Amino acid sequence: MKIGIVCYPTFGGSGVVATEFGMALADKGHEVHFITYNQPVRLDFFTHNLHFHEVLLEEYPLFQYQPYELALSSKMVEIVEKHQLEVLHVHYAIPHAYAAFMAKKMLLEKGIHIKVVTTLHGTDITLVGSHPTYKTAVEFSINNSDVVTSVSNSLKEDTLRLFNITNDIKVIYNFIDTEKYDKANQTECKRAGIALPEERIVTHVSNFRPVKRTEDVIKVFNEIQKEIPSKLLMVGDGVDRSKTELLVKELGIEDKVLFLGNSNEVAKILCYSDLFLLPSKTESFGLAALEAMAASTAVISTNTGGLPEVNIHGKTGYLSTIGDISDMAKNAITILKDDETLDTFKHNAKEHTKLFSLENILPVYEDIYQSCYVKN
Ligand code: GMT
Repeated sequence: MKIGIVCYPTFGGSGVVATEFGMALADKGHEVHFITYNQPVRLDFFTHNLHFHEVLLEEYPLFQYQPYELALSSKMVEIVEKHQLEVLHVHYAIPHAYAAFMAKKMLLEKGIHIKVVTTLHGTDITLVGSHPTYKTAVEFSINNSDVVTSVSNSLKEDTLRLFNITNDIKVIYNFIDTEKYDKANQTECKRAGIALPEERIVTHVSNFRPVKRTEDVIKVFNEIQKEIPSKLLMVGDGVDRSKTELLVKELGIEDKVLFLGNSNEVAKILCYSDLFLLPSKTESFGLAALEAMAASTAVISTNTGGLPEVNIHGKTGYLSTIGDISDMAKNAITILKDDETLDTFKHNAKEHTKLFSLENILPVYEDIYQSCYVKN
C-alpha cells in the first residue's frame, strides 16, 4: 500500500517507533512517505526505499509562533494527492491528529477520500494532551480519527479517564526488531573498552526530561557501585542533563559514570549492558526498556503507567514505587550479585521481547490499513 507517516523526527520514543515502523513497512514492499519537519533521526534511506517530505515553515514578523499545523496539513494534502497515498498514519496526537483531520477535509473537497489512523504514545495524553490548553482539540482529534490505537492498556485507560472518548481505542503494543539487538549478531560489541572484566555495566537511555528522573538513576547507581564493581552509561541529552552531571560530581563517582549524549547506535551501546535503569515518573510503555530487554538486559523500573506490561516483576527485572531509591538499588544488587541470577534475568528479558516482535505487530497494522482503504 501507499502509506503516509507523520511523526516527530527526534530522539523521542514516538518518533523512533514511527521511523522503525516505516522502515519495516518499506522492507515488506509498501511505499512509505514520511511527512515531518526534519529527516527522522533513525531513518535509513540508503537501505530502505522510503520517501521524506519536509514541512517548511514560512517566517513572518507577525508570527510569534509559526503555524506548524497549517503547514503540515497543506503538506499532507499535497503529498496524498501527488503520490496517491491510501492511508495516513499519525504518531502522537498533538498536533498531528488535528492537522490530519483538516487535511482529510481539504482532500474531500477535491473528491479524494483518505482515512486517518492515530497512534497515541503517552505525553500527548498524560502530561500535555489533557492540559486545558489542548484538551478540547485533542479530544476532538481522537474522536474524529478513523482508527485510534494506543501503545498499552494503561494508556488506553488514561485516555478514557482523562477525555470524553466516543471512538474505539485498539491497544497495539510497540514493536521491536529483536534480531537487531541480538548480541549474537553484534560483531562490534567490545565490552573491554568500557569496563573491567569484573565490573557490571548499568545503562540508562532517555531524553533527560524531568519525567525520566535521571537524578534517581544516579542515586540508584551510587548505591549499586558501593556493593558491586560497576560502570554506568548515560545515553541521551535534554534539560536535566547538567544537573544530573552535577550530582555525579557531588557524589564523587565521575570515574564510574560516562555521559555519551544522543546516539543513533543504541543497539551497539546496549550490547555492553547488564542492567537498565528506568525510574520514570510516568511511562505509557517504556520503549527504552524494551530495547534494552531485546539486548538481553535486565530492567529496574518504576511500576507506573505501561511499564508493568513490559517489565515483568521478578522475571525480566523488578518494579518499584516512584522515587524509592533504596528498593530499586536493593533489587538491582539482587540481580547483579551473581552470574547465575544475572544470566537468568537477562535470558528472561530477551525471551519476553518475543511478545513484541515485528512479526507479531506489523501484520496487525497492515490489517488496519487494509480496512481503511477507500478506492478513489
Ligand atoms: O517524547 C517522546 O516522543 C517520547 C515520549 C512521548 O511522550 O511520546 O514517549 C512516549 O512514547 C513512547 C513510544 O510509544 C513510549 O515508549 C514512552 O513510554 C512514552 N513516554 C511517556 O509516556 C512519558
